[in-house]
Amino acid sequence: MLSWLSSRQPQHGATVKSPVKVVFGLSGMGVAPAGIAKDNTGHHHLIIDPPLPDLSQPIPKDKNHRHFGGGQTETMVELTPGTHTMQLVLGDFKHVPHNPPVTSDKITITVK
Ligand SMILES: [Cu+2]
Repeated sequence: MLSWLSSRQPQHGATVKSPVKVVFGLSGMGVAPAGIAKDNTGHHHLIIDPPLPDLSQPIPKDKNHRHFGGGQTETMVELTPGTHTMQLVLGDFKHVPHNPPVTSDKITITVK
Protein backbone atom coordinates (compact mmCIF):
# COMPACT_ATOMS: atom_id res chain seq x y z
CA MET A 1 0.00 0.00 0.00
CA LEU A 2 1.09 3.50 -0.66
CA SER A 3 2.36 5.46 2.21
CA TRP A 4 1.24 8.81 3.48
CA LEU A 5 2.93 12.13 3.42
CA SER A 6 3.54 14.51 6.22
CA SER A 7 4.47 18.08 6.67
CA ARG A 8 7.92 17.72 8.16
CA GLN A 9 8.20 21.38 8.86
CA PRO A 10 6.74 23.20 10.67
CA GLN A 11 5.71 20.82 13.42
CA HIS A 12 2.20 20.64 14.80
CA GLY A 13 1.81 23.13 17.62
CA ALA A 14 4.82 25.20 16.61
CA THR A 15 5.00 28.95 17.09
CA VAL A 16 6.66 30.49 14.06
CA LYS A 17 7.37 33.78 12.33
CA SER A 18 6.06 34.70 8.89
CA PRO A 19 7.16 33.91 6.23
CA VAL A 20 7.00 30.27 7.27
CA LYS A 21 9.13 27.67 5.57
CA VAL A 22 7.08 24.55 4.86
CA VAL A 23 8.80 21.31 3.88
CA PHE A 24 6.69 18.56 2.36
CA GLY A 25 7.38 14.94 3.19
CA LEU A 26 6.33 12.01 1.04
CA SER A 27 7.13 8.34 1.17
CA GLY A 28 5.97 5.47 -0.94
CA MET A 29 5.20 7.66 -3.94
CA GLY A 30 7.11 9.98 -6.20
CA VAL A 31 6.76 13.62 -7.11
CA ALA A 32 6.08 14.50 -10.75
CA PRO A 33 5.21 17.86 -12.25
CA ALA A 34 1.58 18.57 -13.13
CA GLY A 35 0.67 17.45 -16.62
CA ILE A 36 2.81 14.32 -16.53
CA ALA A 37 0.82 11.11 -16.11
CA LYS A 38 2.93 8.55 -14.32
CA ASP A 39 1.77 5.84 -11.93
CA ASN A 40 2.33 6.37 -8.22
CA THR A 41 3.32 9.98 -8.58
CA GLY A 42 1.70 13.32 -7.96
CA HIS A 43 2.40 16.86 -6.89
CA HIS A 44 1.89 18.54 -3.58
CA HIS A 45 -1.00 20.79 -2.62
CA LEU A 46 -0.92 22.83 0.55
CA ILE A 47 -4.29 23.61 2.09
CA ILE A 48 -4.02 26.60 4.40
CA ASP A 49 -6.89 27.06 6.86
CA PRO A 50 -10.01 25.59 5.16
CA PRO A 51 -11.01 21.94 5.56
CA LEU A 52 -10.06 19.54 2.78
CA PRO A 53 -11.96 20.15 -0.46
CA ASP A 54 -14.00 17.47 -2.25
CA LEU A 55 -11.33 14.85 -2.87
CA SER A 56 -13.10 13.43 -5.92
CA GLN A 57 -12.64 16.69 -7.80
CA PRO A 58 -9.63 18.72 -8.98
CA ILE A 59 -8.22 20.69 -6.07
CA PRO A 60 -9.22 24.38 -6.20
CA LYS A 61 -6.46 26.87 -6.85
CA ASP A 62 -6.40 30.00 -4.70
CA LYS A 63 -4.40 31.44 -1.84
CA ASN A 64 -5.77 28.80 0.53
CA HIS A 65 -5.19 25.92 -1.91
CA ARG A 66 -1.69 26.15 -3.29
CA HIS A 67 -0.40 23.92 -6.05
CA PHE A 68 3.19 22.88 -6.48
CA GLY A 69 2.85 21.67 -10.03
CA GLY A 70 6.52 22.10 -10.71
CA GLY A 71 7.25 19.25 -8.35
CA GLN A 72 8.46 21.51 -5.53
CA THR A 73 8.94 19.90 -2.13
CA GLU A 74 9.12 23.04 -0.01
CA THR A 75 7.84 26.61 -0.02
CA MET A 76 7.71 29.84 1.95
CA VAL A 77 4.26 31.03 3.04
CA GLU A 78 3.29 34.49 4.24
CA LEU A 79 0.77 34.21 7.05
CA THR A 80 -1.04 36.73 9.20
CA PRO A 81 -0.46 36.61 12.96
CA GLY A 82 -2.68 34.10 14.75
CA THR A 83 -3.56 30.46 14.45
CA HIS A 84 -3.49 28.65 11.10
CA THR A 85 -3.96 25.09 9.96
CA MET A 86 -2.08 23.34 7.18
CA GLN A 87 -2.69 20.07 5.44
CA LEU A 88 -1.07 18.47 2.43
CA VAL A 89 -2.87 16.59 -0.33
CA LEU A 90 -1.16 14.85 -3.19
CA GLY A 91 -2.84 15.38 -6.56
CA ASP A 92 -2.34 13.60 -9.86
CA PHE A 93 -1.34 15.19 -13.16
CA LYS A 94 -4.84 16.68 -13.44
CA HIS A 95 -4.78 17.99 -9.85
CA VAL A 96 -7.21 15.30 -8.68
CA PRO A 97 -6.42 13.50 -5.40
CA HIS A 98 -5.59 9.83 -5.67
CA ASN A 99 -8.06 7.12 -4.72
CA PRO A 100 -7.66 6.50 -1.85
CA PRO A 101 -6.43 10.04 -1.22
CA VAL A 102 -2.90 10.65 0.01
CA THR A 103 -3.02 13.35 2.65
CA SER A 104 -1.03 14.47 5.64
CA ASP A 105 -2.27 15.06 9.12
CA LYS A 106 -3.63 18.53 9.63
CA ILE A 107 -1.31 20.66 11.72
CA THR A 108 -2.06 23.81 13.67
CA ILE A 109 0.57 26.48 14.06
CA THR A 110 0.67 29.89 15.67
CA VAL A 111 2.21 32.83 13.83
CA LYS A 112 3.64 35.54 16.07
CU1 LIG B 1 -2.26 20.76 -8.59
